[in-house]
Amino acid sequence: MRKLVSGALATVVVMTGMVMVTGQAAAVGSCSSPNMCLFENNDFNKGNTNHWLDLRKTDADLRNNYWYNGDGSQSNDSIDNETSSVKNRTGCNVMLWQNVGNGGDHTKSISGTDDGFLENNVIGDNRLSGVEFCV
Ligand SMILES: [Ca+2]
Ligand SMILES: [Ca+2]
Ligand SMILES: [Ca+2]
Ligand SMILES: [Ca+2]
Repeated sequence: MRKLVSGALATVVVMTGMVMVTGQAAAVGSCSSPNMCLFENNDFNKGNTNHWLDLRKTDADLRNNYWYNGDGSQSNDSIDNETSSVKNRTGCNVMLWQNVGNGGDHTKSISGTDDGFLENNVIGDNRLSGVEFCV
């Protein structure tokens, strides 16, 4: 009986996974360890252009970083001053900086947290130009 139940549960999990993969929102808001995940739009791009970028180390100049599209291809759209939401799966706290060179206004993203709306943080909306890992 126990085995039957767990088998049925496994089937449900697999089917749910398939539904998520086939749904157009599959990549929206996804973020895996150990990445710092940046999104061009509020609410992790939900209902909007799916421009995202995963970072794994400090980068004090985001002008030469470009958004990835929902299909995994790279766009020619620089992420500088465009980030509107973030997810932190780095295992560290990450400082979000207003200016290139990691200066100006800043907000600390706590390890393991999501923020779908940076406009109400000190860093603000569309101002992120540098990230500093493990502060
Ligand atoms: Ca860079
Ligand atoms: Ca934005
Ligand atoms: Ca916020
Ligand atoms: Ca900036």
